[in-house]
Amino acid sequence: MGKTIIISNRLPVQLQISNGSITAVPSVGGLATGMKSVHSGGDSLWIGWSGLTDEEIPKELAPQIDKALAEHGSSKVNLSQEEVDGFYFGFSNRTIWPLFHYFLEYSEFELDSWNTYKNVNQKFADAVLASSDEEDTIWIHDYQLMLVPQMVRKQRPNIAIGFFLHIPFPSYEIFRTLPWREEVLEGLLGSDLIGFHTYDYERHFLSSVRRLLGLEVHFNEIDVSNRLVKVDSFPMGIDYKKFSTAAKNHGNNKASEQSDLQRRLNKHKESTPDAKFILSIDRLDYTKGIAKRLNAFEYFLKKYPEYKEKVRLIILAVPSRSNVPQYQLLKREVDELVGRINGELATVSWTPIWYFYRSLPFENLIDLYTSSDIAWLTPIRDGMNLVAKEYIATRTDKTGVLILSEMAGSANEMNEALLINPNNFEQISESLYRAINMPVEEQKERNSQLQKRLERYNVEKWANDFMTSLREQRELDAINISR
Ligand code: GDG
Repeated sequence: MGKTIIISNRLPVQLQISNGSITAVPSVGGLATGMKSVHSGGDSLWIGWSGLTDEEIPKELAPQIDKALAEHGSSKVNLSQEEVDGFYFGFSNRTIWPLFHYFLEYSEFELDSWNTYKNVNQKFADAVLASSDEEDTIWIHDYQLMLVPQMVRKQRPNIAIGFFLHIPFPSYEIFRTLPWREEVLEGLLGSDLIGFHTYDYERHFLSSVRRLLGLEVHFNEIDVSNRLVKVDSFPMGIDYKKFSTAAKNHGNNKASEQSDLQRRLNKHKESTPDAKFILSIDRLDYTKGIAKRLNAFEYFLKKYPEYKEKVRLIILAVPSRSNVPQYQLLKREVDELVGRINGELATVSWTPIWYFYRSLPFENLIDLYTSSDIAWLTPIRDGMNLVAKEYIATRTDKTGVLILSEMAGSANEMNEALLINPNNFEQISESLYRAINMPVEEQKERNSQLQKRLERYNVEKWANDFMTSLREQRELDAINISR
């Protein structure tokens, strides 16, 4: 068996340049953790962009960078600023991201950025071709690289190629508005296995393939000239142990070991023991419904004024893609809403919303998860939403209530949460009311079920299931071809 090659837009390490030397620090993100079981030992390689453009890399440091990355089993694709602008900020984040999240009015269809997307996808494919042979297994990730499967397939007809989409695949009616829809589908169909978070995304994809390419689909397999492409759903899990252990250790911390944030949270709990903390954590992205959530919070407080001073909303909005105009507008909107709602409703002893616009270290994330009585996640559209799963994993005493949007992929597996439609303020208010007043026994019952499932379907299982299915599919195809 050959080696495994993982390809994603970003590498699982971050480069840090200081005082003329370079260090590569492993990232802690979900994908990097999830792929640990696949990307370990000497027999795997991860190909991606380093996060630094050609212009940002001092020439004299280039060899050092390659060496530092190689130590982490990684190899970089070089991108210029212009390429990053067209491929990443352009086509990926101004065309595909909004379109696939049903924000049709935000999608820009520009030929130049499409061309850059194609060229950059070819660069990624070339990097794969340079490091692979037919025995290898290739796993390509996400919407930035949808053309890579076909580009690799052309040169390596028998190599095993898997593709996983981390965002929703939209319905045919939405997808067909994309001017380059056929090319995108054909790009993806270079794979042997295409994975989605949910059955619905899978169904939408199959419907587009059937209607736009006229290909035959048998249940979840597509007949592509001399190959069968399998399409399946693999709902991504979390590193359950990491979150539950961190929460357990956190609970055992002595006062002197606590973070400043935790001390502040404790102080507020002590001064208002009946008050509930409601938590929301997302990247600052229009798909996450942060502005709507703020409006819904105001609606709730106006409908149930007896909860003034009894609830506090903690919003952690992590900066993201801040050079795309829609994100700048959203930042302004959220800043203003927080200011207005706090201004209108605050009392001398109470600020309804605590707003953090930054990324916090992992320990603080655990502080927030473990201190919050309610997690309130109301994306307008979300491929999966791992925050919902992480919150539940940290509730070691099984208390806590999750209110989750039906539009998040994770809602499919989290029926014990209070599921809401993010546009229905009346329903959201009722859910908040219900969450605040939910008996502890009921909370524990719901969370036990959720925890059992999350512990079993963890991220390692997700990665292994995908790899097993990919290898099986390739073997089946090899038999079919030789017949
Ligand atoms: C995409 C899809 C899909 C957040 N704030 C901080 C922080 N985080 C971590 C969370 C979580 C991750 O970031 C966010 O994951 P999500 O799944 O919620 O959302 P996206 O970033 O939009 O991810 C999504 C996912 O891909 C996987 O396929 O679920 O639907 O959009 O792990 O813990 N981590 C730290 N500080 C923070 O301030 N350290």
